[in-house]
Amino acid sequence: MTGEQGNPGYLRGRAEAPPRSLIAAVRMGRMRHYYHIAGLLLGLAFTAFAELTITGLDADSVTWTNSVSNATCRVTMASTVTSSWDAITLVTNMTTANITQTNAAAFFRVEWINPPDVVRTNLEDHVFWMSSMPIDLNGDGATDVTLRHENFVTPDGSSYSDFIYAKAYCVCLTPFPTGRPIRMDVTPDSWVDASQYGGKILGERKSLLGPWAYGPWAGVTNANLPVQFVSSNAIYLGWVNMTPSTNGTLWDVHSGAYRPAPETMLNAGE
Ligand SMILES: [Ca+2]
Repeated sequence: MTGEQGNPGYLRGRAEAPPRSLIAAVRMGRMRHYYHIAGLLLGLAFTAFAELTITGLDADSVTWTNSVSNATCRVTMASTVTSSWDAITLVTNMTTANITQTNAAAFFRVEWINPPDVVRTNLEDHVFWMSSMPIDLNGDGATDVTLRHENFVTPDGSSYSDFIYAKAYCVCLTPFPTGRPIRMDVTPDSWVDASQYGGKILGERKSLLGPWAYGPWAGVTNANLPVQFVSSNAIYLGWVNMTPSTNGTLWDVHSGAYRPAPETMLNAGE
């Protein structure tokens, strides 16, 4: 439920049963300590209505509980409860947010909102011979994932290898089937730092046009590479759907996606 932006929004949110969003307002200003306590009392009063409670407020941050791991929370601020509420930040899987330091009295509220829809990018491209393929999942002009081919042949020709690397802030090297959730916690697998040098090896083959028989993507026909990338100091989750090819195109890249809310899950390939 996201329609509680009107006046006085927090009362409307409270009146609905059962509310998907809890709105709690607290006041800060010169008597910060007093209002902090008031915020706690307000939060406690609202506990029966939802599982989100403001538990702290100081000059720099507001803190709340969040019993739903994939909830997206939005913090809004207003000078009075009857004025318009302005979004000042958007967070998820977090229970605190930085707020603008101000000496003026202000009300803050935290609400649950539905996470924004996944944004997909149709790629339908290939990693070319000894080349890099930059992928911009969020369309901001900055590369979020780079796939790259390298070929190594010993001088005497006795050893041949093609490698496909993935470079990103983090990747999960386990190929994810379509539909498997990608979260900040991908147990029993794990995220690895793929930001250094060329990134991490996904696949290797030991003959031209041979099967990609080595590396974490060995034997995969089609799967999704889970990725994390950083934008505006926040981590976003996404995936790239790929096929290790044996038909002369090296490595086929079909599509990618990300969820435009920090640290918020999405399903691989969907
Ligand atoms: Ca980008």
